[in-house]
Amino acid sequence: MITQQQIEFFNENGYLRYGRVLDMAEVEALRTGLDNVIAIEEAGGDESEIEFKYGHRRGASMGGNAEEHQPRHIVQYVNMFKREPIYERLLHHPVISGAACALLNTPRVRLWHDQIISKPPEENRHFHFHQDFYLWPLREPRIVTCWLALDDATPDNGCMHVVPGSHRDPRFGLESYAAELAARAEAEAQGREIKETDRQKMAHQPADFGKPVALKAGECMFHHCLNFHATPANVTDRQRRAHVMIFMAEGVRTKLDQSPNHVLIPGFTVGDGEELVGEGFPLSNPESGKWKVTA
Ligand SMILES: O=C(O)CCC(=O)C(=O)O
Repeated sequence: MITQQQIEFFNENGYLRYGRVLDMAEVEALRTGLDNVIAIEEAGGDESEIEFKYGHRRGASMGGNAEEHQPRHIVQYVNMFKREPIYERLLHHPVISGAACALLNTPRVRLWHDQIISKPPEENRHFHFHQDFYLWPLREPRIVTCWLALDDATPDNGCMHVVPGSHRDPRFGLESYAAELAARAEAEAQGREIKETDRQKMAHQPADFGKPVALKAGECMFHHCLNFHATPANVTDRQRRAHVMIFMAEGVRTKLDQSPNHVLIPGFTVGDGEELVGEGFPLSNPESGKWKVTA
């Protein structure tokens, strides 16, 4: 399923272009599941979980300027696994789950969250270079993202771009992050300006500063949570939908002050510094055979 060479490539570079994991019938089934969720959101939205409204405009509930409202101007749909059974089954895909375990060197992985990120045709935003880890209220950077293309993804329609090796560059690691926070707090207290850090400079780089990872629909890539990555605007007339699954190594703990306003914190049933477990953060179980049900 995953070779030692692929694991070594990931450890060295912080990402891995894995390749095909789904056939087109499976991709179509995921697209249909997404369309179901879009229809619900267009009709006003599902209020049963706080994160369902996050990252996109809702239909009727948005009101406002009709011209500004583009029905398919989707950005993000969080926790698809709670909304459509096929996305729940996908968490247990043996190849995806097996690769995530191997890349994190852990016997089992648990979902942090999943999401659809869609760049609609022609009009869209650029995702600047960022490291996911610091956006999350989590303690250990033993987290990997599986980015699964639901449409062919190319540099023109906003495929992933990565900065190889940035996940192990000490300038971008946890110690330097803590030092930067402390320096910023001290400067603020003294009313001083501070110099832009190398980490902050990365956010100004154009996406093509990184290495493009083009994928066909049904193929996936993985990136480490400390790897700098970006996606450029979609300048084509094609959609670019991706499904993103973020897996934690077993044992990853919470760290609330790293991202105190994160949308998923209200769903935590454990305290600060405890292992993140609970219904909202399911273990992947590739042996359940659940994914085969769709095949
Ligand atoms: O899909 C995108 O455009 C951005 C995704 C991303 O930043 C991520 O998966 O961490």
